[in-house]
Amino acid sequence: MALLDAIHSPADLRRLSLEELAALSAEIRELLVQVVAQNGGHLSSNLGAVDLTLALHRVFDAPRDRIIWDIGHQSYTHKIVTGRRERIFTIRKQGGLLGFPDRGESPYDVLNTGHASTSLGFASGLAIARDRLQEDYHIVAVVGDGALTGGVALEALNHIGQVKQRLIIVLNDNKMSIAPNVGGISRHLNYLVSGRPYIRMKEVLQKFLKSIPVLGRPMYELAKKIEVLMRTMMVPGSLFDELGIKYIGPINGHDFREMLKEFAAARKYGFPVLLHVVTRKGEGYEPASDDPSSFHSSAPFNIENGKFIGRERGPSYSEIFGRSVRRLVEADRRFVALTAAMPEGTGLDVVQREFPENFFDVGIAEQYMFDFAGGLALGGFKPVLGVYSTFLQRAVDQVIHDVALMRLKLLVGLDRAGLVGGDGPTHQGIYDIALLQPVPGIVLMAPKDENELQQMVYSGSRLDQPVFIRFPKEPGQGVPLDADFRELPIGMAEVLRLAPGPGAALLLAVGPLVYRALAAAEKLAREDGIETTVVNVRFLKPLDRESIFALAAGIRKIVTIEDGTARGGFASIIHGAAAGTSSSPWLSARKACPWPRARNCWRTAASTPRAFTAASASS
Ligand SMILES: Cc1ncc(C[n+]2csc(CCOP(=O)(O)OP(=O)(O)O)c2C)c(N)n1
Repeated sequence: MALLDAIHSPADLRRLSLEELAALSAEIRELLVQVVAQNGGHLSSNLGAVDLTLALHRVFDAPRDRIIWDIGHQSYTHKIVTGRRERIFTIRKQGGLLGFPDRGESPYDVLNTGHASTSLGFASGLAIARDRLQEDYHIVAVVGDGALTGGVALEALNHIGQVKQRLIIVLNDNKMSIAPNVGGISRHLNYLVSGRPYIRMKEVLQKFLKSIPVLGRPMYELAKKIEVLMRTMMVPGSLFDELGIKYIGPINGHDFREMLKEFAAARKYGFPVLLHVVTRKGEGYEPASDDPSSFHSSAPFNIENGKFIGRERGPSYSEIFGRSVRRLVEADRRFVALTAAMPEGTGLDVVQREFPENFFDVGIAEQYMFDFAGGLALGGFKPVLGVYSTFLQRAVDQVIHDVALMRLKLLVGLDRAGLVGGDGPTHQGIYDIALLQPVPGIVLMAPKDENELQQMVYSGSRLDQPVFIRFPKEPGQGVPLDADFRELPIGMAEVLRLAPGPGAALLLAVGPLVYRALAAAEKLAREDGIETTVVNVRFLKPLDRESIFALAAGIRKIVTIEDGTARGGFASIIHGAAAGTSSSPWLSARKACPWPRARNCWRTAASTPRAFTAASASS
């Protein structure tokens, strides 16, 4: 990589000719493919943004000028040219570079990001601060056409157009969110790119001028000079102009000459401008440009054929969630599936394909999705939402104020709950238990495996209140799937292993960690002769207090196993329940059910889950 070897900071880019910039960009694409093939990561967005990144770093003087990457999944080239090339193969690995910008990693990273649509708000605030402190630097927010559909981005545009501070918005438009972008804004961008009357006029005019002998060429050159003027005159108000932000574009995001010219010009404006840069997702690597969605957040893959590696173990929880929702829709068309720009990620694409009328992709708009679902529910439909645990954070107010207080019938699949590995701190699904626990009137469940997930989807679909089912990113356990849906008793835990006598400890586990708890219990018994009871808690809300208290009676150690936060997570729910007063059910359970009668106490619960009966019969 002859050219890349000489790039130690963005300043080195300024020494390159246009041809060398193009050659460097090819070197970086090759490196990106190697890195993501090995570590997994966001390939197609990064490939599409290589030229744009090099052009920005050549024109703007970072870190003095602030280049803000919205979401930040497309910042790999930025990392490579800002002194992190040597560590790029550590990206998304423990102790390595993060897959998103991080202030702790480099002074070139303005924000810690990962969630969409935040760049414009930060750019606007920074611009006010800069101007009030009479400082002088450029602020460039790079936002994708997908991220632009997010509510906070639109709120920011509204305010930026009002305060009119000097800042540059680079709209990186590749027509894609993760899936093809949706909605009116996306349509407007398409219109600006391809349907603009001025482009058609320009082509006709160019042809005509070139055909005039002698005078034609100078006239053509003159016309080129006034092109910018023509654009402004011919385009009947872009949405951005209407909002008070000067629109410039479209600009070819793979043409260095054009980008450098327009970026340099944008430095001179004293008000907000938006540069509409058109790029191609997956540019330079055919499997990614042919299927940008699959390579958006890619597993490691074989570079030769673009085939993903290591996806052999059972169907994912997302897939089972999608398939279960599909079955609900098939049986009752009042069920509708909703996603905020993640049809594939949530597994709901199967509904999109087979029942398009019963599927809505609302764009990156988690808050809106909950209100929209609320409206559907009020109108007699049965909305089922797929959302990653981390992105639910966006919509906590909607969950509390708009849904829970009215006890609306919504079923929510909380995907990627728990730890998410390489996606790093911004994407951990660890807060949902703490956020949802205090919300009144909801049910919160966590299946131990994919079979239980489908039964939870069914059981949740029969309730008349908001229901949340949290499940992880990891592949399923590979357990057999029941052919039929079966209703689980709401609010009842499942005892999977019952220690003879009181046992040394009660292991209370949540989600697939139940299997780890079982494995630990078996090891303890086998190797150390220590007997423990293992409970699949199943319902974080309502908690099966009676059964848990009964089982806990006479036991000295209670161990909770979960993937939520220490504060507010499952452990704290158990603590909270136990820490009560003298009227605590723990105490009454102890009094009422001293061991060995705990099993009988357990059985007094409203109905006994089948698995409990089987487990106790065999123990
Ligand atoms: C609030 C929020 N919801 C969902 C996501 C998941 N997500 C990551 S990238 C992405 C698509 C972004 O599209 P765009 O901004 O156009 O960037 P591109 O990848 O196309 O370059 C989505 C939906 C997110 N990061 N944040």
